[in-house]
Amino acid sequence: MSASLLTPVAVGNSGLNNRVVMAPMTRSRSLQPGDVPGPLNATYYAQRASAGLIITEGTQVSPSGKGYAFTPGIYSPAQIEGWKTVTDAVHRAGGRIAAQLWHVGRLSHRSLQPEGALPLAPSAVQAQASVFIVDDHGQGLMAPADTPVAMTLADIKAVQAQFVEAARNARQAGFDFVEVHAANGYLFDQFLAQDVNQRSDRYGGSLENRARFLLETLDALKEEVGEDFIGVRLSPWCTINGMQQEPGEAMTLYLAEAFQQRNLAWLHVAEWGHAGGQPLNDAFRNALRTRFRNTLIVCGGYDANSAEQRLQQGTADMVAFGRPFIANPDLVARMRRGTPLAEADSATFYGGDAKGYTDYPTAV
Ligand code: 8OZ
Repeated sequence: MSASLLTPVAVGNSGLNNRVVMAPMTRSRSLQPGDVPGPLNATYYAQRASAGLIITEGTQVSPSGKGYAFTPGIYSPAQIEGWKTVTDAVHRAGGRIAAQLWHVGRLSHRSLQPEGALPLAPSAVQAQASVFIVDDHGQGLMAPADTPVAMTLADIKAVQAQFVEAARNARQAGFDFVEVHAANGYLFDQFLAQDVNQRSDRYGGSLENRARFLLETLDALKEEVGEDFIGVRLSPWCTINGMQQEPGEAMTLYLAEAFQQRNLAWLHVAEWGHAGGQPLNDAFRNALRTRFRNTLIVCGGYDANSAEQRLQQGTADMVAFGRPFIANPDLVARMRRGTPLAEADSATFYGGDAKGYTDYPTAV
């Protein structure tokens, strides 16, 4: 089974061993203080290096890009050193790894922000969503996202510069690629969404204006690290994190065409149909395929069989798996052999130590 899922694929200017992607997953286990990746994270990712491509958990490009306690960053020298140990371990194990560059925008809380500032967003519109903070006793808890402040043009330029610097840091830390997180209601997604983005300048209003912040950032990244190094993640019809079904078809297809014009390495589509969101229909999948001809990755509730069908349909080139990779570090070998999959324990998804992180055994 999984005839094509387990065949090699060319992405950007790299050859990957198979079409199985380890999806980006927040696990909130960076070293404190400083949100620094460490040896535990290196072990976790190296255990999963038989994936054709690993995409890391979101890593904030700056202190203001943080929206949850204990997520790692990629802006300080210590973080770059920490990520080096991760990429080295993955490369030694024969894998390839992308850093997912992340800014949460309004999905944050003043207790996580530099000097207790309010989070940044396209407009001062609060998300109906919760974020993970730490109380005065170091105990984690969920809290409503704060009402953000609208970004000035200087803020927009500053965040774009943070992404460029983060991409440079990623290259320095030995990553094979970066993925820009423009999905799931975070900063770029907030600019795309008509209800969240209420700006009246060139970054708000029309579809083209709402897309401008993302596309300008990608142009700046391309100049810095080259298009072969860059993927982007989108989540059409996303309804998590305070989103209301945006970006829809018109925006997603417009962006797909813009990504192809820039010859970016991949477009990664987070689907929410498996979790109560609107499923993508075949007409949309075909339209996306026509517009984006480099590597298309899909993610969301797939198993080996449904992934194989999607590849056969021709509307994806790779399929990303999230939860299955948590409890099955050897997911690729299990798919090859048809070995049953272990179930992940949701109590240890976020925060904590090796338990539920690096202690899931391989099948053989
Ligand atoms: C779960 C918990 C915290 C963050 C996403 C980065 O939804 C996330 C995330 C997921 O893309």
